[in-house]
Amino acid sequence: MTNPYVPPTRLESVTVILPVVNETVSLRTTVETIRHVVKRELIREFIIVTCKRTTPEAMAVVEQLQKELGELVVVHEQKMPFLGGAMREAFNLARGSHVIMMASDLETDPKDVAVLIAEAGKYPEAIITASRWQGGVQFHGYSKIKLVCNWMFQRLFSILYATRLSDLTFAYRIFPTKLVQAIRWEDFRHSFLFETLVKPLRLGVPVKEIPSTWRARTEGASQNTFFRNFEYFKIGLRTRFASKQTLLVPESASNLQPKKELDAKP
Ligand SMILES: Nc1nc2c(ncn2[C@@H]2O[C@H](COP(=O)(O)OP(=O)(O)O)[C@@H](O)[C@H]2O)c(=O)[nH]1
Ligand SMILES: [Mg+2]
Repeated sequence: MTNPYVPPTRLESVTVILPVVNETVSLRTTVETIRHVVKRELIREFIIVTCKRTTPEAMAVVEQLQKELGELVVVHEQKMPFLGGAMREAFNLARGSHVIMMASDLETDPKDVAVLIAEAGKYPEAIITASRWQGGVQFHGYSKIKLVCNWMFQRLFSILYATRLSDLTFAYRIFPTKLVQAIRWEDFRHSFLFETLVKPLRLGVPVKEIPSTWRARTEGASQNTFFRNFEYFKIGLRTRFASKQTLLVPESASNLQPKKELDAKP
């Protein structure tokens, strides 16, 4: 227990993680929008995570962005597999006091990065997460059947975790960097995105929601498949009943503050 987790007392700068497979214009728009809405000195870096499947067209945009923005862009080719592997490696490379997890396909509206940062400035010890269910149904281009399944899943797990949060699976959030480096992660597939909320909830980390609109991508295709959604149940249930110490890497003692009432009102 030599390296206890100490929650940050202020937001100093943010690392934005952008995993990329087949995004070109969407990736560029994401980076440019964030640079437009966030003060330069607040952005520690963009970590663009590529993999063997990243297309040559996407790679060309990544290299161009690196040329234009210099040290602001860190390009990392992942060694661990899938989207979870990409995020986990980026978590360990992040140098900002806070880290933003999002996509580069414009399904995570880059304008809202400014809102995430402003809220994290007010609650630096908390996770601020985007919700597609707050302030009405904020899904565009999502099938009705998926919408119903999504709603039922959210309700089930909000009861299990006794939380008023309305969206536990939208992978658009800001975390204290030290927190994501202290947690012992398990999943590699898309269910990792859900793991990044349930483990902190189980550890009593405060979580606050902001509303955000989800729009189906117009470029490239998703890497997820419908049947992979069952993996979400596994990590959600296992974590709910796990002992807290097993959720942390061994050297990170649980020095987590008691949960504050930051959950969004329904
Ligand atoms: N580096 C990397 N990026 C990935 C991987 N899988 C997905 N992504 C990216 O992560 C983001 C979200 O993934 P996506 O496939 O759109 O998932 P969905 O929105 O949940 O259907 C997109 O920008 C993808 O290009 C992966 O294995 N490695
Ligand atoms: Mg997507």
